[in-house]
Amino acid sequence: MTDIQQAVNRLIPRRTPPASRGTGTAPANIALCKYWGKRNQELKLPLTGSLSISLADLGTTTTLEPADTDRFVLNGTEQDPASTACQRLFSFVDLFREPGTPLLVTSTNTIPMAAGLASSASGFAALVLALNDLYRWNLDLRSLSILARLGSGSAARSLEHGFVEWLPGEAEDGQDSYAERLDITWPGFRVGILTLSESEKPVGSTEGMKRTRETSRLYASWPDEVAHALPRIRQAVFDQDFTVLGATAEQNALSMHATMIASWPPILYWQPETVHTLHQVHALRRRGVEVYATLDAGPNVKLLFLQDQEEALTTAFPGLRVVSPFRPHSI
Ligand code: 2P0
Repeated sequence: MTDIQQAVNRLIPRRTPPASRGTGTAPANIALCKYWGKRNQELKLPLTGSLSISLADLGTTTTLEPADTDRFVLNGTEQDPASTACQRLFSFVDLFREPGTPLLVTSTNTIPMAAGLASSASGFAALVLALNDLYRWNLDLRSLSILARLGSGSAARSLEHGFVEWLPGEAEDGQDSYAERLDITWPGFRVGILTLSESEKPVGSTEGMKRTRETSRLYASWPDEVAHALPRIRQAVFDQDFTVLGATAEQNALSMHATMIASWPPILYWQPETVHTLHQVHALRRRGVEVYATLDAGPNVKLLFLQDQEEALTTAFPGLRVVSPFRPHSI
């Protein structure tokens, strides 16, 4: 039996028959201290911890229903069964079901896909919640986070709203590698999403992490960077110290990109618009607008700021999509 199947069986020892329908909904998240690199590929166990903010109404809702054949309908469009998305989805679902029990999976993403925001985090978190509902497992959030992690690492952080920390764990089977919410609300906290470039990602995250670990000598310093940044960001969240949080998050994102750029072949996710936006952010800061940037595995920039700068930023960046993580949300 594979390690991943064993990890699943530890939490779900018995297969149960499906209900007539199961549904789940989960927010996307943006890491303030990034996850980049695994200690175990198959179980998606990270080398370091990470800390994120969930994006309220931006996320995924998934419904599962027994069907005659496996089908995946995303935002109203039937997906090709041979596509990577379908294969990845149903090989994950296979870990949980009796053979020969096809499912119709219907998902709606409210994430602006063109913004290059990862949909795998909210996608796998919503899927695990829908499976929990369909098979009536009644699992706690910790177990659900472990299962979501097996689909996509960052999905471990998408089970809850607000600030969420993923504990890397030490166990070989990953039972101590899960995320939990930090008990704090910060109503004035804002995340701004800029769509800069719709160009295709040259390297996916899974491959990008592997290549960085294997070929970038700068990667040796990454655990030190996280050991510095993660406790600082966590403390800044509890202190509501936006200056420390923003500066540490921006430096952490740029440090991650530095390790990627020093890989071979190089992983350079930035486009000219990315660099231009970073310069704009720095110019705004020099003019007293407190805003920080963070970037993931793609060319787009996300902004971190507080409510009192919202007007200045929507003026500076027309088309900025502003997310209020602590406003009441529907998902
Ligand atoms: C993060 N990213 O912390 C980092 C920052 C991208 C850059 O987690 O291989 O899709 O499925 O575990 O979760 C994207 O990686 O990768 C990611 P897998 P995943 O948000």
